[in-house]
Amino acid sequence: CGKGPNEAAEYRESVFKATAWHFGTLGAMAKGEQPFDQAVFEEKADIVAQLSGLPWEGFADAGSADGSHAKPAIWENRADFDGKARDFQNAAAELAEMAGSADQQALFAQVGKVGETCRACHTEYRER
Ligand code: ASC
Repeated sequence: CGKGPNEAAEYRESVFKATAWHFGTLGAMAKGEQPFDQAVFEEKADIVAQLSGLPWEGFADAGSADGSHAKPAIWENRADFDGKARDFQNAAAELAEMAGSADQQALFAQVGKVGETCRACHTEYRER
């Protein structure tokens, strides 16, 4: 397993990719594109909550912005970026806690809230 020139970017992008894979199922259920299956919902919500803590150490070095999707603004607004990362982790933790609930509408609303925390960070800090 070779190390690329920007292994921190490869690391965090692979975690985000895995997160999007699992969160995608939750989004599809929330949008009615896929039938609701509570066991799957709980499993995916738990995985997303666990993954949500992982990407951040991949943002330690400002030099890792080069050639990646990360905007240099991350390292210029570090406290704001860290706050947005925390918002996502908190929203994902709440979703995982709620996942066994019978209130499907509340679950789907929380999926929307998690998605908003993804978007909040991408809008400011991810190069399109
Ligand atoms: C996803 C995904 C994101 C978020 C975002 C939510 O499934 O890959 O980046 O949801 O689109 O608005």
